[in-house]
Amino acid sequence: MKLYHMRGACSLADLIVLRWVGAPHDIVPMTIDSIKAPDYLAINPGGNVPLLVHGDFVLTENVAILGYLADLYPQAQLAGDGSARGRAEVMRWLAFLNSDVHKAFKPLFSPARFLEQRELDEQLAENARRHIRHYLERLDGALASREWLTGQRSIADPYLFVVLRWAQAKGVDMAGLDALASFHARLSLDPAVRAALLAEED
Ligand SMILES: N[C@@H](CCC(=O)N[C@@H](CS)C(=O)NCC(=O)O)C(=O)O
Repeated sequence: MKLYHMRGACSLADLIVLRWVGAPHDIVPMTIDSIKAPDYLAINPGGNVPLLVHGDFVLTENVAILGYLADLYPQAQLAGDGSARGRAEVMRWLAFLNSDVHKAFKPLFSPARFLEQRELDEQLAENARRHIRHYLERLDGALASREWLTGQRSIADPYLFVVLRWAQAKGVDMAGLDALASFHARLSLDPAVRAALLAEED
């Protein structure tokens, strides 16, 4: 299978999961220009990453890709413990990360999509940071009593790792979020995470 990814993007979560499950794969590095090029738009009209190509199956949307990888490699148990509740717990956190937390970064990454006036960028960014902090407090609370978001390692955890990196890079106030700081430190030492970060650099 082949993963189209971009350095620093949410596709890092897929790069980590590909390693956690041990899936043989190739990676295709993309740039902000190449994701808008006609040949790429022909296979991914969304013009974004991640994109997974597996045989004749072309899959967009991070949550779908992460779920597909977990389902292809059930022995890794990255989509819960096999129970309906376990699966729902994973989906609960993935949905929150993808549709609430990830989206809250958009004004920081692409302010021009929100307002014409560049002089308002900093105000927009400050509001976004406050909003993200609020979400991070919820995630910190969830991790206060456990090492992984659902209690066991899952496809939601690398997505959380990604948004924590963004929060640090974009100056979100992380003070007092000790459970998140420990989670980030722990994952940074994970061999698969280190390998995925190195792969992004190539
Ligand atoms: N709904 C998509 C959004 C993916 C997304 O936002 N990707 C970002 C990188 S983290 C991207 O490629 N942005 C470039 C763009 O949208 O122009 C998903 O969840 O996979």
